[in-house]
Amino acid sequence: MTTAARVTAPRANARMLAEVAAGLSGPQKELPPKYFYDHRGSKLFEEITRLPEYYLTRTERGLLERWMPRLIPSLGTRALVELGAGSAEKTQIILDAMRASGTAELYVPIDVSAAFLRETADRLQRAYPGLTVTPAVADISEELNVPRGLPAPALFIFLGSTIGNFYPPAAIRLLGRVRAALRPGDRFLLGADLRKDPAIIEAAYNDAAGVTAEFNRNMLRVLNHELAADFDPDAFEHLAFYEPDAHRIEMHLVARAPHHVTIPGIGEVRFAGGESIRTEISCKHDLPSLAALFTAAGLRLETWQTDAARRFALVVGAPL
Ligand code: AVJ
Repeated sequence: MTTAARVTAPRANARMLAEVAAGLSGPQKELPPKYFYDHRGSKLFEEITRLPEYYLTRTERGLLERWMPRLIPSLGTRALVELGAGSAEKTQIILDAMRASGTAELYVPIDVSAAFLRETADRLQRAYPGLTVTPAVADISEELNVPRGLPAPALFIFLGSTIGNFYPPAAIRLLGRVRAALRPGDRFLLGADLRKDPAIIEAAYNDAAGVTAEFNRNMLRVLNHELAADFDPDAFEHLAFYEPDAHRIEMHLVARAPHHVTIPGIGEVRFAGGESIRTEISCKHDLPSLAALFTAAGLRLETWQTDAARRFALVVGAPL
């Protein structure tokens, strides 16, 4: 370890520092999963989506391919607003359906990572020359930052089962922000991973190639870079397990040995051997749990589709 003082973090972020300080001060240390996704983390997640064990992405893609060519013309979607757009690979299935029905006017990808968002927006702008692409940088756990005056009707989408990363009260607040942005005639499309044999879920978050473990540890690299912390990612082991009572998988980083980490602006953070940081929850759903989330947020669950094995669901909501 170096003894040279690092005075300030590059691009030090007051909100991140406050969240990290709060998350590491309790008996169960916990960090928000949005901090996986710097450029490297986004690339690692893309790699996860291609793993044989990670059934979520390819199942959702299959559902979109089957359903969007019928759903989009029936809705007449002219504007598509995507929460947590990331690389927007599956979005093209929806944009293709909008183009085929002659209604593709505006695409608004919303993401916390400005760099990745720029890449995505530029790529889609080239692929769909007649479409206006207006990216919005926002932390969707706090705000949506949707432009005013969207062409109507608009379809808001939140894919990939990312809703599962939010504790139920936060999930309801997020869906409530979507509800507040919906006008009569607008719709909301949610992708949600379903409850199933825990062995299938646990395999998806413990891949044999170790990509998920690297993705998990990437959060510590993000903290090192953003806050000038001195985490040693290799001092932590990847752990993912299903909690049947809460219907969720949890990811943790477990300290291999007692040690401490220094974060400028926070101080020394101590770890006992075997002590963990919870880095993600991924809640799994069924139709009643999804309907309850929607109702609590002022949404009506209008229709839903699942794959034959009932692993994953696409759900359409309308304002109540
Ligand atoms: C994109 C957030 C839905 O929870 O399954 C993948 C992230 N975590 N492997 C998920 C993730 C571990 C993923 N989400």
